[in-house]
Amino acid sequence: MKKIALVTGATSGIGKSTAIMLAGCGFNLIIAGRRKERLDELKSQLEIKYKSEALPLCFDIRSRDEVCKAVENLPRQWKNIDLLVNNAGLAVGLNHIQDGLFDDWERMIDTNICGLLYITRCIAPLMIEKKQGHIINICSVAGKDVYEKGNIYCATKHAVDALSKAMRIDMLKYNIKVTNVCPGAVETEFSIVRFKNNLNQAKATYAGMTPLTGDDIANVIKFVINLPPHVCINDIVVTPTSQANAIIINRD
Ligand code: NDP
Ligand code: 8X3
Repeated sequence: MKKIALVTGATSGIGKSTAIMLAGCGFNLIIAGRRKERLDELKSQLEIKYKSEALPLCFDIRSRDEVCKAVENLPRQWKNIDLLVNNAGLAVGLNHIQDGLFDDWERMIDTNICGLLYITRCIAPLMIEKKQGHIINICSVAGKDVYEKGNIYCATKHAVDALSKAMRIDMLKYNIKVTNVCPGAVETEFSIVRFKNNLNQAKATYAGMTPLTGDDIANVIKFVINLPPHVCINDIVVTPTSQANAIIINRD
């Protein structure tokens, strides 16, 4: 029987690459996001190219009700989830704290912290029941350092870093692995979202460097999930070769 993975934020970037990688590794996939057409397109790709079964779940992860209902209403066989990839997340805006917009702050806190908590709260009991599972939280180098104008985004990712540690302790006696993955600069739709569709600003984020791709992070996740049952990678930081940490990048 194929294993089942649930990937949040599967409509784009790291989440989409991860879903495709997992299908290639023989998983059936629950793919989550708000953009239904993209989920449907990905479902076809996973089914035709990889012969995986795929179930799209369309919800806004900031809504506790939508998340809980989506998980509750899963067909019984789809509740047998082996791997949860908590990937949905975003940065909105890049401002000094005194200039920040409350709406931007709330979007980041509600998505990156509350959303991750809601889905984890719904899926963890299903893993506990079978005393087996793996939760991978996509954190960031912004969860390890803070940078100018990164304030709230960095705070949400520091929260993810702390939650990964906390979950590992709470899940320990149930044989559930928890891995915190901290990417540096990955060229996805991330900067387009952060700069509110200003494509020039988004492009400038990666100027003079070779950023990571979603596939690079999916490959790291592939390594993490293919280790023997007694081995758990707790925390992994992966940056482009030209990036030392969240602050220092060597540009041409
Ligand atoms: P993308 O913008 O390409 O993808 C973000 C994904 O999150 C989309 O699939 C989006 O789906 C989903 N998402 C956002 N808000 C919501 C919401 N309210 N409800 C449900 N889904 C939501 O960015 P990345 O792939 O780069 O980002 C993925 C993760 O990686 C994020 O947690 C990000 O913080 C983290 N990260 C990114 C880095 C980078 O440089 N790119 C570096 C380090 C970490 P939809 O819009 O369809 O709902
Ligand atoms: C995304 C990477 O450095 O823009 O988490 O915060 S960074």
